[in-house]
Amino acid sequence: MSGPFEKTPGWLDWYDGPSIPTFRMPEGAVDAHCHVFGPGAEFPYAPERKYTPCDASAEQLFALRDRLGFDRNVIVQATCHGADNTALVDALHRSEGRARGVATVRRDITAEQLAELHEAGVRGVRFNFVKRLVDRVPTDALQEIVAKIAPLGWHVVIYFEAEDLPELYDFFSGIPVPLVVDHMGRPDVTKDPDGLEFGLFLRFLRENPNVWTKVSCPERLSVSGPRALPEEVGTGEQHAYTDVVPFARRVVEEFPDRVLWGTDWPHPNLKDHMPDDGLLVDYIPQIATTAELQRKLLVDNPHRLYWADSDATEGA
Ligand code: 0GY
Repeated sequence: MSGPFEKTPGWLDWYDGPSIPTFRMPEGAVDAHCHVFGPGAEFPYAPERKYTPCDASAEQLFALRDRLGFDRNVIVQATCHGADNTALVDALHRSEGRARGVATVRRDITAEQLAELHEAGVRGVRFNFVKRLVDRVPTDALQEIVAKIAPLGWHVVIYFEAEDLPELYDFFSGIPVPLVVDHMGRPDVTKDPDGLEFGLFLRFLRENPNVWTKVSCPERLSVSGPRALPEEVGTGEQHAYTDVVPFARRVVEEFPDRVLWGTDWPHPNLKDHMPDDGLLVDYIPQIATTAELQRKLLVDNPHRLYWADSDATEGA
């Protein structure tokens, strides 16, 4: 399923045929965190990758978008493609303006190459600090990249684990462009949402008004998993990923104008289950409990960050 590439042993493939969500998506909703993988025969995986996924093409992503009721996508460069953004750019072109991108670039990227990415629909770069996914890039290289992308009005997406925030806090706080944190900085949801670890993340958001976060990936963070808790069975109140809810809901309610949500399709590196994306969408009203919060999370915020230029032109 990955062209000439052999998948990482134990790889879980994305789930074809997800359920239709019961949650009615507001018009213009954006899946603000998803990926394309290859197809490997056309867009080879990077030699330095830490995993080899199953293929997941742009057409398959757009079919999912339509099935779930999203209007647009933000496609994030996955580490298995390294800093070769060709598959991402191809997907952006195929989307006909309905997708924006977040790329991975190296410090020697030129202004011309950045302009080409911008033209294709890229609006940010991703800095990854998750050790199992990438080798650490020195901070001076990252600062050089920030200086190059700032004039384009781009932002930086950062992916790190909660235990690494103390060490990275000052570096992140010094980045002078909008920052978007993936998956709430990966909290350990067996800990107290009012405890020190998540408290540091909330402080990071409070002290830095340029910081946004994706309240995505309950399936990655959850320990209770996709099934109802024993006490919910038979009550008609069965919810998935319940243990992540207090964390995500807290963030949505305190920072309603700086949150984004995405499916994370095709869900790389999951170990115990592959989520039904329809069920994932049905998780949204647990964390954004009013129509206004849902509209901000799914429509207003991603449009402001990714389509402000074109929406302004269309409205003119
Ligand atoms: C995610 C999470 C993961 C992988 C990547 O770029 C990637 O390879 O982001 C992960 O393994 O936690 O956001 O898709």
